[in-house]
Amino acid sequence: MIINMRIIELNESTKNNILENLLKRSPNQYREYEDQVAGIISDVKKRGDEALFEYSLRFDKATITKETIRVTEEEIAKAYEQIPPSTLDVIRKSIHNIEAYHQKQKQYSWFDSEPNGVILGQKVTAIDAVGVYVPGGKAAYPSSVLMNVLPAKVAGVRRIAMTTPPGADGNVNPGTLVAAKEAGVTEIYKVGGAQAIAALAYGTDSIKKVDKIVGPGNIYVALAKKAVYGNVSIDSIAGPSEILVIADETANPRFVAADLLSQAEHDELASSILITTSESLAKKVSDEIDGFLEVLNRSEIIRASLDNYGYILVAKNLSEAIDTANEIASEHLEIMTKNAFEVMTKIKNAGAIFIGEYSSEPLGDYFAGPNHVLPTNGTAKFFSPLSVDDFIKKSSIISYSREALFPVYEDIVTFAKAEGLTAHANSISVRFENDEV
Ligand code: HSO
Ligand code: ZN
Repeated sequence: MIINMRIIELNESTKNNILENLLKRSPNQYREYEDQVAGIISDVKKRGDEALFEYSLRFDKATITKETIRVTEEEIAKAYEQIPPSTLDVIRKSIHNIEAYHQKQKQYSWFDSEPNGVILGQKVTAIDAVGVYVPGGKAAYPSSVLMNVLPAKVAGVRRIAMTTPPGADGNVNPGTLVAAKEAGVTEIYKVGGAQAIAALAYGTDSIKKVDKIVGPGNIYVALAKKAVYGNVSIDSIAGPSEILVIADETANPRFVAADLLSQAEHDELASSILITTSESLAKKVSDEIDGFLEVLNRSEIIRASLDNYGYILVAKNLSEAIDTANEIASEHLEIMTKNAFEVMTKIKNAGAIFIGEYSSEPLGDYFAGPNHVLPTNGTAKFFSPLSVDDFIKKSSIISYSREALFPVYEDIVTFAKAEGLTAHANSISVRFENDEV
């Protein structure tokens, strides 16, 4: 079956239609589940483990008890036997690259001191306890386990608690377990959905509360994370995958087509967009897509997502292509043009930028080192990739000597009085009440 990927002339009106269509994919569009999610959360808050076990039976068809909720060393050992050695090998190579990249993101405390005894600074502290949610079933990606856990490890998080839904047989995905073990996770629980998020946020007998929850999940998980935000911190809410390719006549149409399809296979709501200055490339890419669809095994999902959110746009010139890419603010952006690095300098909004024809998107999903948890749904306009920063927090440091405070104390008193806060003023002036001024 031929998909006939839409080839559309890019102009103000087509652009606005596309931007509007893309927003339909936002998790913000699923408010109707909010009540149900709130019910699950308050039930777990009230009844703890009992509620967890009931929801696991109802939603995952799995019988979980106090004795079985925590994954054992034996289960992990069994998982190692279930995955091919080549998978373990690449997990280890990826860990090396991901750690090396995230090490560069580390922030350090700093202190500035002046001769009169003013010391100002910023103290960096890792978040103490983090919960990592890992989806089950078909969306259980070992690569995502690494991308969520390793930045926390590099930041120095003391406790990482992972939760993942069990199958009906009570087991969890072996790839998830091996990736978790390799990344250094020692606390894994068999529970999924909104109930897992509630347990991490409020704590139960079996699962101690954490300070921050990260990791992707279905709409129930996303809404539960939003609902517990404030009691704990969360990462951003990830929407469906996106890829946008900017290509000119020099691009290889087979590579462009393959890369568009790579994200289209994630799910029916994924979005794949090519913006090109070359009409002839547009046609060739469309043909290549048809060819690949014959041989790829998730072609049903790919067809649906291309049909919903796939576009080939022909732009008048490169600057129109770049402006539109900035407005869409895609999760992944590939640049396959002449002077690709120069084009990159004009990109303001994108989660990750892949430059040149050998930098295909899955290189970043699996291997290169940068995080693959990226802002989606246009949120690259104000959010960044998941990073070590997400697992630290800062405290301000202030220290003045008497000598440093004396020449400025009246200024502070004046400010406090201007706000009508005489106790503030007093706490400064009391220190100099015996002094001649
Ligand atoms: N591309 C996804 C991550 C992923 N891909 C995991 C394959 N496995 C994030 O948008
Ligand atoms: Zn992917």
